[in-house]
Amino acid sequence: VLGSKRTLVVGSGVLVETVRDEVRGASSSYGGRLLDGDDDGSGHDGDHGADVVLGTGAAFGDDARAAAGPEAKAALDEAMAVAGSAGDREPLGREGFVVARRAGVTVVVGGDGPGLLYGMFHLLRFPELLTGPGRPAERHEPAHDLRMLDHWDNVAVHPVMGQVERGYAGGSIFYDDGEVRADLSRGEQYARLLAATGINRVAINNVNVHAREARLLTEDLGEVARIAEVFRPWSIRVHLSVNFASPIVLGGLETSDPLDEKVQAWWADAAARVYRAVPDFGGFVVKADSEGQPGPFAYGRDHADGANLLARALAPHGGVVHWRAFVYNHRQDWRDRSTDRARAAYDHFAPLDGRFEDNVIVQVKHGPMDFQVREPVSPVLAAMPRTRLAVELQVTQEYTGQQKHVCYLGPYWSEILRFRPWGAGALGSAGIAVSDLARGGLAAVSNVGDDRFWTGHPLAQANLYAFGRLAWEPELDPSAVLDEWIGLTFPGADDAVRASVHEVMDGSWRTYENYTAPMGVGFMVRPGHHYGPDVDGYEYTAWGTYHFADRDGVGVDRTRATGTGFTGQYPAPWRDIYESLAQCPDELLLFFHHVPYGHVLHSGTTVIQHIYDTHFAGFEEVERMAERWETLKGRIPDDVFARVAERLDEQLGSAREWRDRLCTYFYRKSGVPDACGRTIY
Ligand code: BDP
Repeated sequence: VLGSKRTLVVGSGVLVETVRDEVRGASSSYGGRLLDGDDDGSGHDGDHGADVVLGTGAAFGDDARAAAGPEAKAALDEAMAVAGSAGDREPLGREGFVVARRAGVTVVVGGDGPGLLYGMFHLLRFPELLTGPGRPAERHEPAHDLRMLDHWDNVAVHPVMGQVERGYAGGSIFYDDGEVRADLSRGEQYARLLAATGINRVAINNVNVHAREARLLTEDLGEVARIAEVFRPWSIRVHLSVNFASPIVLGGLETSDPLDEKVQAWWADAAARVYRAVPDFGGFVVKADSEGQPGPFAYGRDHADGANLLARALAPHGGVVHWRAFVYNHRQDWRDRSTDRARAAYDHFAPLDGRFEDNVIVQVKHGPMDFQVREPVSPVLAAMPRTRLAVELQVTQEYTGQQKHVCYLGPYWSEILRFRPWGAGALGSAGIAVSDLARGGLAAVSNVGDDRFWTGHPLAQANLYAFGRLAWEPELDPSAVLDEWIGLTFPGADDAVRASVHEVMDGSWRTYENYTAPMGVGFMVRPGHHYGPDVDGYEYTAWGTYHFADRDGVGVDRTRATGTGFTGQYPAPWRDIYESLAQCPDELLLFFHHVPYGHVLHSGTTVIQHIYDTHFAGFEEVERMAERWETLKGRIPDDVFARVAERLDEQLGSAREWRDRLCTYFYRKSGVPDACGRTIY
């Protein structure tokens, strides 16, 4: 719709130019007109001025107002008023924007270039703002300043993990076989796509920093600068994952002890060099003392010492450190029932609250274990009021079907972000939500690769979109976000088509949960690649991911009374709710308790029968998804139809395998037959 209008763009700077280019491109395709630049510089042409006026607040002087034409005055005045301060309200921030429509003219005022860019995308998302009668001005500002995607891309192909660790969408859009791609045009399209969702930070390499990737910080800075150039016109700043042992690996020092002066000087110098090459560089991401990555423990230092070392090097340049809280012992003795991986992040980090520099962001995985299809919210998020925390989500579907299965994660993330960790308000609508506690914003592992549909499974794009939208506005209804995505992805589709796509996707996370690991117990996946069922795959290993099923029962006892005491990491009321068998929510029961198969859930059914029922139901839901998808043949682009149909076939086979293996395993362990008499082997 925007492309068919007469649009005036006012203001200057890189991002305003981006907006101008977008409008110019859209106008040439859809018959509209960009009113400045391509004529005499005045928008006012004969009797009518602009239909749409886009500009940064500071740019609306007399000339711009004259160019916009007299019809724009009412909308412009209103938008400027709403953008300004009033009472307690601050003036619009750089990334914010206001949209107003009066007298047939739509005006977007951006706080600055970024806000204008986001305002333009807002018009593409809601074309109804460009037509019809006037409507009250809307003011939009992001809930979080840092909305970040982390790429687990390797520069060199890793012998086990490949080009992209946990990537399910082909190769990397940045790297190919050991080098930064000469042609970054795919990256340019990607930057545009991310900006349209509201993402403003991208970490461009894997948190497991191998030797080749480490060099991005030093020798390859020119290449990093090339990537940063691609993102700059879209208001996205680039970050690097760095290896804590860089002073040794890259600098030839004998130590990377954070308290050693030579080490401190090395990092200060490294940071200065990065900023000389990339003046708007975002900062470092660090995985330390985790799954084999080096860290401060080697020198008897803690994670505050480690994080502050890098923070001090970055501070003079305005950079931040995302220091990950995903620290646990991955070589534990599985026979020792007192060690609990779920406790680890809190045990390591909560005592350090208050010790981190201001530019440290402790990045916390949303669950205490590891991106499982169902986990309680990590207690770390409620335990560090004096630390900037970021919530880390996994958009790449490592444990949720690897982009072979439809699994729309918006509803899950929404539950996490809205969760209220403490106080009486925790169970009602009042109280502080996790999203408000995340003063360091949101970060997520990207699901994008060089696949022609970007995400392998075309419907997995919705997860990327939903992450950006929820990072901007966590209170959005994930089902409405899904509809936005469907509308943008299938333009011109009729209501029935949209409804069918919605139907296939909206409940797909719960469907996936139904046929995989039950009631929060997690894992049960094939070791290594993590696709498909293997109930005991990790049971007798060092990774700390156990279900403890035996002939009598299943689940992990994490209570204070008889288990690992993990429930004690939560504030009230959750510490008591999770501790109590009577109160613990069914969907998390096996995360917190070891129970007999005959234990009766709140739903009225037994644990064993629940396992049977959900697994049969989950499989049948996938059958219905596949049938519904078939009805779209010929009504959406053929290539999208075919790719999804092929993946639904795979999903159906995989869901059957999950159902049969899980049901058989628990039937043989427990000896309890299915009350519905279905075939279990
Ligand atoms: C695990 C992944 C592994 C990552 C790790 C992490 O299996 O590939 O390196 O998370 O987040 O879930 O560091």
